[in-house]
Formats: sequence, C-alpha cells, structure tokens
Amino acid sequence: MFMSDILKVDPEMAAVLERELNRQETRLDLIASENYASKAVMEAMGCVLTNKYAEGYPKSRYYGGCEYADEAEVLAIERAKKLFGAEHINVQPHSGSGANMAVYFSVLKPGDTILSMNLSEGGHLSHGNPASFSGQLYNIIPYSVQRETEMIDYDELEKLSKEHKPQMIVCGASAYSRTIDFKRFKEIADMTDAYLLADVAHIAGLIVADAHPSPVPYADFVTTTTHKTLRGPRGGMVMCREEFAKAINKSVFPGIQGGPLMNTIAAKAVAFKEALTDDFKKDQIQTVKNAKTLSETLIQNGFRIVSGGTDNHLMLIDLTSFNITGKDAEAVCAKAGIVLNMNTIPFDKQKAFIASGIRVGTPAATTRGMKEEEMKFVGNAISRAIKNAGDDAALEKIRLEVKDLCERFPVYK
Ligand code: DSN
Repeated sequence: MFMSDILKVDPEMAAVLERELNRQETRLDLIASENYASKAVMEAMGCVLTNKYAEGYPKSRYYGGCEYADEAEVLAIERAKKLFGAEHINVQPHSGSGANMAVYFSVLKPGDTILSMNLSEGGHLSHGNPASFSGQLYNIIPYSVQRETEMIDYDELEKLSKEHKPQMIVCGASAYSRTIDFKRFKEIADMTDAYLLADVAHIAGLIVADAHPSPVPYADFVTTTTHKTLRGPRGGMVMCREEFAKAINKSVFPGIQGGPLMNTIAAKAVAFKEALTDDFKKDQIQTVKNAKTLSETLIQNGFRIVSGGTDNHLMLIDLTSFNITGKDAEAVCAKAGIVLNMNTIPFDKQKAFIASGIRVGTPAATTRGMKEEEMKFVGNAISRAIKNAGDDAALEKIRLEVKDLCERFPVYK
C-alpha cells in the first residue's frame, strides 16, 4: 500500500509497516477508540500539503502560497458543518486533548473550577486528571457514575454543580456505554451560569448518523477527535457557536499551536466527505447493533457488563468474578488474536495499569463489514479465551479461528 518509494528509500521501515499491515489484517481490533481510515484518507495524509506552512486561517495567513491550503481547509470546515450543524468549526487542533485545551484556554483562567467525569469512571485524561495539564491548571471537581446503576446520576450532578459553582462542566467520556443526556447537562450548567463542553470524541460518528443524540444544540463547545468512530486521520476539532468563534480561533492559533498540519486537514476533509454518505450512516447504526449483540453474547457467557449493557459502540466487561485482572485478560486475548485494552470499571479497587475490566468496542470490526452473526462468534471467542487463560493450545486454536474470520473480512481489499 503506497509503499513502493518507502521500499526503495528505507526497506527497514517498509518491513515494519508491512508487519503492521499484516497485524491489522489478521487480528481482530476491538479497541473502542480505533478504526480503519480509508485508502483515500491515508492518501491525503501523505499528500503534498505536508510541505506547506499555513499559520493563520483561510484568507488570513502568515505565509505566501496558501491559496490551495485555504481551499483544503474551507472544504474541511464546510463538510464538518454539514455533518454536525455547528455554527463555527476549527479543524486545526492536532488532537482531542489539544481541542479541549483550546476550549479551556478560550474562556477559563487558571484556578477556575471544572466539573468533569473521573477518568477511572469513564472520563478522559484531558478532562482534569491530576497527571494532565487540565488537572494541574484548574480546580477539578470530579463526578462519577451512580454506584448501583453505573450510569451518570444527573440529580447528583446538579447537587455538585450547585455546591461548587463551576465555571465549566465537561461531559463526554471514553469508557461510558450509555446515552448522554446533553440537554440535561445544559440545564444543569445554566443553573450556575457555567459553560458546557461536550467532548464527543468516542461517539462523533454515531452522532452524524443520529445513532446518538447531538450536543450541538445545547453545548457551548463541542470537541472531538477525527479518527475514532469518524474514521478520519488522527486529529482533533472544535465546534462552537459564532459568539465564541474568535476566541476559539485565537486559542488554537497562536494560543497553543503554530502551523496547522495541512495534510491532516486535507485528510479530515476527505473523511468528512465519506461521513456524509448513507453508507457511513448505515455503518454507524450497525456499529451500535453489533455492540448490543456482543454485549448480549458476553452476558449469555456469564460476564457482567458494566451498567448491564450498552447504548453505543462500546462496553466494559467486569472480570472480578473470573479471577483475572484486566491486564492479564488483555494479554490472554492478544494470544487469541483479539486486540482490546484493560480498563478500570467504576469504583475499581485495582490501579489503572492492572484494572478489573476490559473495554471492547465495535467500530473497527464494523468497518470490516462484520455484523451480528460475527459478533456472536467474537463474544464466544472472548469468553473462551478468558476461560482458558492458562491453556496456550486452546488460545492458539482461537487465534486461528479469529485469523480465519479476519481474512473473510479484509480491511484494505
Ligand atoms: N485514548 C482514547 C481512548 O482510547 O479512549 C481517548 O482519547
């Protein structure tokens, strides 16, 4: 794949990339935040715009020769607006964390209070974890899920908000399998005049297909990555109402970034064009159906799914009763050709690097074309792998079956 020149110039790297391609083709990717970008998106990533400096914004750059860079960025912005219906969009953030940083820097000052979901209960590092800039610069009041339901407790959130009067509330998560009530979040934010930031990195593709409600009518700011359910290049994006447009643009550049990655922005535009198609929307709806089938199959096999199931593309599997940690389960599944990640479950007694659970998601498998039938096989395969954790022969047998499944659903035909 586009490797003839790499082969000539750097055979060593070409061999690494060939092995990675083979890994992606022959193993089953259930990492909820991963997906496969199309060849068109990857071609754009490797295009001539990688040579171009374009600090600034379309028609207002600090470099000459930006006329086509401008066209590429305008295409990305206009398509993103069609996808999400936002008034203003900045497509320059290099990442989701950078997009969140740009939002914080646009309206908050250091020391301000942010009410956000705990990382260990499903939030994200850049939502105020002490190890991240966000936790170091701001006064973070974490919210969690309710112990019994393992879902967001909006009444509790309202109480916390009234008590701490945050300047900003952050919603959106990286390990939460239930529908997020953005309208309710906005009502709570309005009670204390807080800004609302919705980070939809995980569910952006679902939102495009109406497979999850959109926060755009409610939130002051919406951020996303472009490489998860959206299936684009690795990168970030900020959406907001027109009133915040100037502040957001200033915050991204020159606030936190220099030159935008124009090749990535071209690839974002290509991915957005793909996301405007009916096929993309059908796939997003299938992603949710696949997750439901996978979760039901796991439950039939005796596994406890956090909160009892899923409304979106992912689920957390609680392994406590199987006497195996998330870390070990991740390694066992890897031996069986299934790629997933350990994850803490709500109120986990284990540290994040051990964890009591694993997180699985269906975006990548769905992009390969897998449907409910295959998800039943996958759920049974995960179950067999975990129940045969110490039996290398059994794991090898599963690996061959998984490889066979993957070969029937190639990624790059
Ligand atoms: N690291 C991503 C995830 O796996 O969910 C979130 O940015």
